[in-house]
Amino acid sequence: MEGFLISKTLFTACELGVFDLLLASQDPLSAQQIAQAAGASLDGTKRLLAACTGLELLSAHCQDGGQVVYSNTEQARVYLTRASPLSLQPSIQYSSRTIYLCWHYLTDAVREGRNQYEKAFGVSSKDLFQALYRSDEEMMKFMQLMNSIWNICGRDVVTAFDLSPFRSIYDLGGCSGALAKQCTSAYPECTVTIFDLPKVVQMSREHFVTSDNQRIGFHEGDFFKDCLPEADLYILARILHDWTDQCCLELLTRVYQACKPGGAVLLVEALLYEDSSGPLTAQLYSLNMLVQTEGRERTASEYTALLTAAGFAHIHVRHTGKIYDAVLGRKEERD
Ligand code: SAM
Ligand code: ASE
Repeated sequence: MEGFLISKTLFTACELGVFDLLLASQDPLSAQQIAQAAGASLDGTKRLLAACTGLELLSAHCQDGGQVVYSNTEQARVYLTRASPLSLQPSIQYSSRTIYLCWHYLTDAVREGRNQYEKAFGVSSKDLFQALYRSDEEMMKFMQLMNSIWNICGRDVVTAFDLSPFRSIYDLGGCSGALAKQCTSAYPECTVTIFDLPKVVQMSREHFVTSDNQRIGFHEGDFFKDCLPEADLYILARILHDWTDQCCLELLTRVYQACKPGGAVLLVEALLYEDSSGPLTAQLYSLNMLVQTEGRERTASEYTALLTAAGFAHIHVRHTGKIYDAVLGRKEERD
């Protein structure tokens, strides 16, 4: 009932820069020092810091003079400070500024069975990614969101199967390139091309992928319309969950046609159990796909059915035990 009170406490502490302030300071800080540095009221800051302490994001110590001072807990330092390599700040920002606003209309989304951009943001575009990328700033925030999770569980999804036989890899909808980097680091022989919409590729080049990674390239295009280049392996990470079954089948059929014989497709998604009884994260993400996209989270057999309908065979599923799982389908040598 009150889960959102916790989310909003976390969002606000991040937005006011509480965890970053405490990281930058050598010593624990008082509520007064934090309020002043954050430009916030003392009373409001005291209550926020108390709630963060209850959530074990901060620890409070009482000094000799009786003054209370605060410091980051270990989990706050690792996940909630901007500078940390495992920072979830971009995801938190996107949750706070976009997802939270969409979820205000969850009841309407369930009634109508469609996303709520028009009500939430006044966006009338029928094109999903035109709505998601309604401004350059929004596109950048989305890319940072996409980027941040792969620092935490990207290695698990690229090593769920042995991908070393695949030398030329296309990451379709590869976005910021976070998963491409995980591939080149796990497989020293492969090259990965990030295929994405032109504006996304430009942003990715400029802000995410440094030019010293010689094994990562870019390809601007629309995977529903433009010719897909030949490759050994296509990665579709969090792509199919954006789209209807019909669009998924259209895309997978295009991938199958482009794929080298003996090549494969790797789906990376949060898999639902066969009876949809869990995991809770995938169930909630599926509701989020309803308010934000045209898709849904699916079970392993739903993905298997889509892959089979597109022509792929020898389909294998690997659960990573983290949020995202992997499904691999092959194109037979002779077809
Ligand atoms: N694969 C990345 C990941 O898992 O972090 C990003 C997934 S994001 C949900 C979907 C990606 O597909 C975005 O980068 C988006 O720009 C891209 N995309 C959407 N429509 C596309 C299209 N028609 N052609 C190419 N890329 C597209
Ligand atoms: C998409 C993925 C996400 C489209 C919109 C999205 C995510 C958030 N918004 O393909 C990442 C997963 N997190 C949730 C809450 O669904």
